Amino acid sequence: MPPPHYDFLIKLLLIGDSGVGKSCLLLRFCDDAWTPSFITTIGIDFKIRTIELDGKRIKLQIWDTAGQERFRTITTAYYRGAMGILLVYDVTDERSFNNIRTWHANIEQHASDGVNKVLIGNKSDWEDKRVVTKEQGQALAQELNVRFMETSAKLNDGVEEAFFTLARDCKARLIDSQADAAGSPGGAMNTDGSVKVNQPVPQSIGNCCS
Ligand SMILES: Nc1nc2c(ncn2[C@@H]2O[C@H](COP(=O)(O)OP(=O)(O)OP(=O)(O)O)[C@@H](O)[C@H]2O)c(=O)[nH]1
Ligand SMILES: [Mg+2]
Repeated sequence: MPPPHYDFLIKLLLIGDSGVGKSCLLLRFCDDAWTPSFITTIGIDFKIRTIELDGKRIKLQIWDTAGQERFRTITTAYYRGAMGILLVYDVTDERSFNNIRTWHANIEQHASDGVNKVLIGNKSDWEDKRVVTKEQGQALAQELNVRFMETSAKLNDGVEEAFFTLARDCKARLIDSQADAAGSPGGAMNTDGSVKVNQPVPQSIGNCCS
């Protein structure tokens, strides 16, 4: 079998209320595209982008969940395999900000221990509709002990930074766990140096778009 064209495979997950802009962030990051129309995600979707970090090729498999309550059972099944999670709210929607604590509690309950997280306040371009200040975002991030960034999928502001920072955190953690696992049978490293990924993926519900 030919060797994979990447050194690491990192699985990221986007969660947050419906309409905060998760799919738009993914579309911007993976395809550098933007659409003002709102097409709510049905269940789960994913896109791929391979990036380079410190001379290593990192294949990012980014799962985009539906924010709507009716898909919660499906979307929660994807938490376990995520190495990094973007918790997204909308700076023009206070409810989406207040719900972050609930989303965070869901991570604590369903995701793997030590999963890397970043809190994202999206739609930072929409200043005249803003109701959540940057300081409020920072304070919540501090309380939850996660990183914080504001983004605009529309203007492509902060989007690269958000995904790259999370990917870098994940990579650093994986390298640490590789070092721990080296020598132990069933450790986290493949023979080619890439990271072994053993997430069981529900087969029947992915409407993949990559
Ligand atoms: N002004 C502005 N609007 C945005 C931005 N990002 C997304 N939107 C708009 O917000 C709406 C919802 O965006 P989506 O990305 O579909 O929201 P979502 O979080 O994926 O929603 P669900 O799939 O239902 O969970 C769309 O009309 C987007 O055009 C942004 O950065 N700025
Ligand atoms: Mg969506």
